[in-house]
Amino acid sequence: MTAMSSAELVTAYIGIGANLGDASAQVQRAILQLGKLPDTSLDAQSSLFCTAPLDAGGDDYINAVARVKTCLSAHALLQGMQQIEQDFGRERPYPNAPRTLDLDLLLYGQSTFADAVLTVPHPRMTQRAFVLIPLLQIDPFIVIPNHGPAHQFAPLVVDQVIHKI
Ligand code: PH2
Ligand code: MG
Ligand code: MG
Repeated sequence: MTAMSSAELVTAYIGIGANLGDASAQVQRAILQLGKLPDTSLDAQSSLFCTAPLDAGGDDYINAVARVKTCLSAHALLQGMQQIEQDFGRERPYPNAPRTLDLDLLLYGQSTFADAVLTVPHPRMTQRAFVLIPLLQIDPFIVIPNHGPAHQFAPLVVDQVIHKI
């Protein structure tokens, strides 16, 4: 990240998933690419987790969560994330199809908003072990705007298969 005003720095959290191709390698490489987006630096990353597909078919997923510091707007960050997905050969033949890379903006500072292309916080993040568990690994006390402490949702997802690799 080049020099910039710290007053504009926002902490954002990004969920990463893949279940097509060399999923572990793609997730790890994608995390590094996030840190190379303009005016963005990689701040923390969770372990990689192997997770059973939720509301989806195909192979098990590899999931992780990254924390970045960015001066990009939420929409500019999303565009950068979508470019990385394209660079990894992402195709969308049908909803929740197996994918080489999925990058979801989970949290953008304390922002709460929804428009045609983006809803923040991510609307399903409190229901998904593959998001909550990696998120809590890097920030155990994180509070999700409009929802409260993330850890209170962990008991609700204990039936979802997830293990650290
Ligand atoms: N992503 C989905 C749907 N289901 N299941 C797992 N385990 N991991 C994911 O990343 C995932 C999913 C839609 O984006
Ligand atoms: Mg997703
Ligand atoms: Mg997505």
